[in-house]
Amino acid sequence: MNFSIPEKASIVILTGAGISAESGLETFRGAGGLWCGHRVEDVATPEAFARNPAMVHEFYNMRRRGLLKPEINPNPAHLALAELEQKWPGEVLVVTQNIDDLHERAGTKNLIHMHGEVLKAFCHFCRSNIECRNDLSIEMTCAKCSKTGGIRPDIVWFGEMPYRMDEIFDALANCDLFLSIGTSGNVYPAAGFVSEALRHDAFTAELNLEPSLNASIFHESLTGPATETVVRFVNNLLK
Ligand code: BJW
Repeated sequence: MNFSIPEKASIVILTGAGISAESGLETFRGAGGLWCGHRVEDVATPEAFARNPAMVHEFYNMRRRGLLKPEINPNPAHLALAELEQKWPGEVLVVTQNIDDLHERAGTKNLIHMHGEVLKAFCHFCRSNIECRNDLSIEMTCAKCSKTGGIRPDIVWFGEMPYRMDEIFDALANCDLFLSIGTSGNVYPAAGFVSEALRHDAFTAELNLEPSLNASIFHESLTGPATETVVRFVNNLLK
């Protein structure tokens, strides 16, 4: 790393689907990805849910079932980030675009799920939250308001506001190091975080299997699987 990091540097880490790929969860884009052959607008928009809730429920039911398979576990990259949080003398915040719970299972505590969580749902009518490990359906009735048909997965779809943006922008404005791991840089506002961190003079590094759309604006780019690059990067920081 061509950067001498202050002893108690604040670190913000953005993660995307690539960090969970080696745990066995598919990414979105590219050959064989979750959206290969599907139009994004058919599954990840509020309009799609209004048009065909059963199909959208099935997409997330399938992913929830997949996540809960016993063979799906945090990989060394998730574990390295949890270790970094535990051992680093400064603030470490992980902002994930992922809806899986692999960061939590690895032990990360200071975590924001900006695009929601597949193991949660809420009622569209009364906004009450529900933990869910089983399939959702349009026939479900909300235990709080007793209305039927309003339960939806707690996912941020296109056109909706991602969660906890104020906290994220505050952290970006105050960080010394910004890391972006396993995300293609296609989706905003997350794809703009690097520019925000740069605007506040942070050092920025991308760790990805292949360079993302934004790769050229990072100070440093490490290419390779997350289980190698993240572990190496964290070990260097903790040295
Ligand atoms: C590995 C690896 C390995 C593989 N190791 N790496 C025009 C301009 C600008 C913006 C817009 C625009 N028109 C519309 C917008 C806004 C829109 C948007 O960005 N659209 C773009 C498509 C243009 N954004 C929104 O609507 C968002 N809301 C919003 O903007 O509100 C207004 C607002 C503005 C400003 C501030 C605040 C608010 C909401 C976006 C919601 C995204 N939701 C989804 C689906 C739901 C979750 C789910 O189903 O899981 O979230 S979309 C999907 O993409 C998912 C992901 O979180 C997200 C990002 O994908 P990610 O993680 O980057 O995955 P991939 O597959 O793209 O890439 C994988 C990467 O991993 C690749 O780079 C590989 O190389 C790498 N990789 N294996 C390391 N082993």
